[in-house]
Amino acid sequence: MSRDEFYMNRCLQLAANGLGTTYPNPLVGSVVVHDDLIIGEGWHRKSGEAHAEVLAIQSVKDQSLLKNATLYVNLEPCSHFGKTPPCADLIIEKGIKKVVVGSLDFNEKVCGRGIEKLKLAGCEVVVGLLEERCKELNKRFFTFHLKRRPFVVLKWAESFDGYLSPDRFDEVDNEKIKHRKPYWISNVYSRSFVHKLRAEEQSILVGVRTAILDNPKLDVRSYAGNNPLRVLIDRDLSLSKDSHIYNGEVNTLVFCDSFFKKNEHLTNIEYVELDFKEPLEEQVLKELYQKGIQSLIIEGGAQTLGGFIQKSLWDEAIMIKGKSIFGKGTEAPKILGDLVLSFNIMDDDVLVLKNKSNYIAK
Ligand code: AOF
Ligand code: ZN
Repeated sequence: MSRDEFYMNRCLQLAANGLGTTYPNPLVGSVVVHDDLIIGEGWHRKSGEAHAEVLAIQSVKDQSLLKNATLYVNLEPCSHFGKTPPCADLIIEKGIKKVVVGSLDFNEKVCGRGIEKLKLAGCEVVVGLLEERCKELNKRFFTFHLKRRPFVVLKWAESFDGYLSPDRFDEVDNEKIKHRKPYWISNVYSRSFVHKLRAEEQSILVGVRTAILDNPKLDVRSYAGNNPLRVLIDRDLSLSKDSHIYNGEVNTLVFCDSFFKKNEHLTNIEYVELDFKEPLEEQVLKELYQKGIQSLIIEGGAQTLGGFIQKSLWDEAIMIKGKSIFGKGTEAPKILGDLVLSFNIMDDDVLVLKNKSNYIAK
């Protein structure tokens, strides 16, 4: 690793601290280097708060060193007035003569203008250091701005022999639900891993069958992080209002048909009508995009996951494979993707696949 790469790597480490808390802003880390020493560091924590470059510059004790320093940042410095003033202006004002950038900012308000501004002011700008890793880190932000839809993560747990659940109910029938025994595929450790995955995404979706059968809370409990927006597809609003999804503790979006009566008295619930005669997946992603949602994790069931797989409307799939054998049941989705990572959490295997045809970074 060269010195330059070492500093950019540090930016990426710092930026990753913001995972799950910077929405709708990207993950950004920055270091200021003088005489081959890091003299300042910063990372963006939350939308509305200072950008990474500002914090890195402010953290430099001897500000007179800035004139001979190089600033490293994984994302192009911003050029516009958003909730905060442009970072490019501050860099120019401080007399920093060299800036090393990981990747362009594809937010249409920036998109090369930050770099242009710096160059016009006489600053030397190097672009594209560890670019693929920088794109990978901001895969959600970039997918949202470039593809005009959220980054889609599919997640499920399957038994060793490939089933999502041991029983198969063709009809959702209250008697059966009452007698359905709880079962767990994943162990307690991989369950906290799932909560970490939830905390990283901005929204979480299930279909109504899963909502009825599993009564999930879809929140972040065994990990310290933010709750994603809960999203439910329930055409005829058949999910009982006593279900956890309607507990009012987390903002929840319910996609339904226009014909069905909505309960306007529930807290933190928003209804959005879809055209159920048309394909749903595109409509769901469009609505979420319009609400500024940059990522979505889909936790089931088989039908909902299958719909997004069939349309190739997914970017990443995370499969947890337990040790139990069910023999029969609801089959887990079959998916074609590139295996990019596999690891073990106690006895569970975790496989991470990328959909290369959609993926924003190589
Ligand atoms: C940077 N460094 O640390 C971040 C950047 O509303 P604002 O002022 O926070 O601006 C948000 C936009 O600024 C965001 O959409 C993205 O384009 C850029 N974020 N830029 O140079 C940072 N967080
Ligand atoms: Zn900025």
